[in-house]
Amino acid sequence: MNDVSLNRALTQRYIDTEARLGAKNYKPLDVVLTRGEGVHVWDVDGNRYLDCLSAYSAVNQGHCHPKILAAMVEQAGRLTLTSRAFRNDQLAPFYEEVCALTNSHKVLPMNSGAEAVETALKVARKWGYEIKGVPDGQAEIVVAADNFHGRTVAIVGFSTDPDSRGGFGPFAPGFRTVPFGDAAALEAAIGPNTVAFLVEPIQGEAGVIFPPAGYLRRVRELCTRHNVILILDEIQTGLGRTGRLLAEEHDGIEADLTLIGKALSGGFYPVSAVLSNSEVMGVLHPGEHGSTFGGNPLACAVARAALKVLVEEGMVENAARVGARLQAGLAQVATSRVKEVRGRGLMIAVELHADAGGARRVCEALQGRGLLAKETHAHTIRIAPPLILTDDQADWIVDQFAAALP
Ligand code: IF1
Repeated sequence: MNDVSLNRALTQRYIDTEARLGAKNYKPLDVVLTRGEGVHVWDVDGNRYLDCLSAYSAVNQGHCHPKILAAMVEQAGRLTLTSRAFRNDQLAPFYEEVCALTNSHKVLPMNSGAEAVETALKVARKWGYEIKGVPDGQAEIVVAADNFHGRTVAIVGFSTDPDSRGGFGPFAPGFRTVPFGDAAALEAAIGPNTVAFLVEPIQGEAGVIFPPAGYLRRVRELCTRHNVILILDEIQTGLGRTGRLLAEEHDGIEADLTLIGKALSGGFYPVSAVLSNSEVMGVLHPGEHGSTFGGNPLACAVARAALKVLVEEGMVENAARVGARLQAGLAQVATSRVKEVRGRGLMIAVELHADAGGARRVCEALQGRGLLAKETHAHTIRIAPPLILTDDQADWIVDQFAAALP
């Protein structure tokens, strides 16, 4: 165990400067990181931590993976950005590789996750008007309560979280909310003008919330029966996090539009994509959608390497195996103050009882023991280490929780 000792002076200087000059839209733990390698990160005082957040699942491949780094450096010295006004020699191979890996027909590259979500919403609406025959301006998209899909005005407009949406209106119309995990509610919400249902396979920000067994299968059936596009937001659940390449595989379904981001670059660079399993993407024509950086050669080279190491180094299988071990270990050390340990692969949550003193306190205690984790809402600790976690490291995490849990 490595006890963390902070030279408060240096750390405090960074924190003070941030407080003085930065917008206060975050409340991070008081740790200032300067280096990362594999599952570990180091703070400015030289303390080492095991990263159990992985930048919200963007560094599934581990920090500064050497092969992704090499691809990035090589490409950065050759060609970084062309815009889509010209073609680049990384885009086609990226398309080939991501489509083969995910069994997709078409791909549209963007940068952030929120942009991928926005892209899917635009595609679904256009498909609704041009193919489904929805009257102009009437398209409806159904979303799940307690969703998290990003921070744009359209997206926060259909959030049910007061912090995310409060004060940011007026919002885009055309969205309807149904409870997550309730297929009957979805069916009731679908009308003649419904073009899409947007949902996370497992709700991340909501606290790693699983729908009832069979839910996604029912959702798939309903969407097919009513000619509604199923958009799965796999920005957090995708690319190995749950022990499968895509979380939809656990349910044996395929979405019409699948959104990936975060780990698509292994944390080097914002890269996201909309993957299509049907001809919906065909509604987009030149000039109707795009992005300066989307599909740029640096992003494509990084994403190609990030996908390659994920597969070649067995990270998806490792997430399933070590994730099961970690979950079992955590369940074993859970005290009476722990309400539930739940997870799939390495997407895990430890939920405390409401009177257990809060998740933030546990995260601070874990920080003192060399483990970085983040609370989600008041009572849940999210555990999502890089997918290269070893058995020994999983057992070490369990030991730290055993010591830190109230
Ligand atoms: C923040 C949470 C995670 C996402 C899903 C789209 C996006 C995200 C399922 C948008 C982003 C982030 C963003 C980050 C916090 C974070 C998060 F706690 F809010 F829920 F990961 F768990 N779909 N999730 O989870 O992707 O535009 O950010 O690239 O502070 O906003 P983005």
